[in-house]
Amino acid sequence: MMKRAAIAALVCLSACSGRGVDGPGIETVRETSQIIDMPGLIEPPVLVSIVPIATAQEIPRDCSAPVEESCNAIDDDCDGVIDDGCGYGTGLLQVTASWDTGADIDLYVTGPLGDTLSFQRPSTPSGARVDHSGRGDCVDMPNPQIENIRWVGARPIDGIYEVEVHYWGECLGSGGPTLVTLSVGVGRRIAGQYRQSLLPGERIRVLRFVIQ
Ligand SMILES: [Ca+2]
Ligand SMILES: [Ca+2]
Repeated sequence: MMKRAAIAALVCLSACSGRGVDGPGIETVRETSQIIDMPGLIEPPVLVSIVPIATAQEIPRDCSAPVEESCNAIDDDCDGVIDDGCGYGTGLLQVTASWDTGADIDLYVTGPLGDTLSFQRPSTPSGARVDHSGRGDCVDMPNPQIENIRWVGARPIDGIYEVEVHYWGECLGSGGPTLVTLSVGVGRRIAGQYRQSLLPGERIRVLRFVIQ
């Protein structure tokens, strides 16, 4: 528990500096615009396929009437960026999870080389980082029911990615069966958005996707 709390603090120190509680960090905005808004700098990856497990429910994407963005792992305003303005960032690849209880849920993304990103390994030399790791009701923090992983500064490697969620534990007695929302953004396009129920202690691979 102590080790985990220390890791969470390090994640926040490295990614949350300069961030207000209600708005995006200055660094986040700068990094995002550098990568997304400079055509030709890095060729964005393209989604080849995305396959959820049978129990995952696809969330219909209705952009006929976009609404104001809220911090819920859904691109509510339909600009192709998940939760822009929430204090965590986007990039050439973004995977975001939110959940509906006070439990502590963790997001894991494993890339084509077999390396897994999570709160336990919050960054890689190739530019991937966990820039928000929510602790549910375990810690008083902004957006406690959000985990966000993004690729900045380098193009994510082509190949297969796997996305898992783990019910790490309950906090202050607030938990139980939890509904997790998962979204994947590839090159400023929403690749898919799903819901998956999660019981205490479960770790489920919710989806696989391929980019190139
Ligand atoms: Ca958005
Ligand atoms: Ca949102």
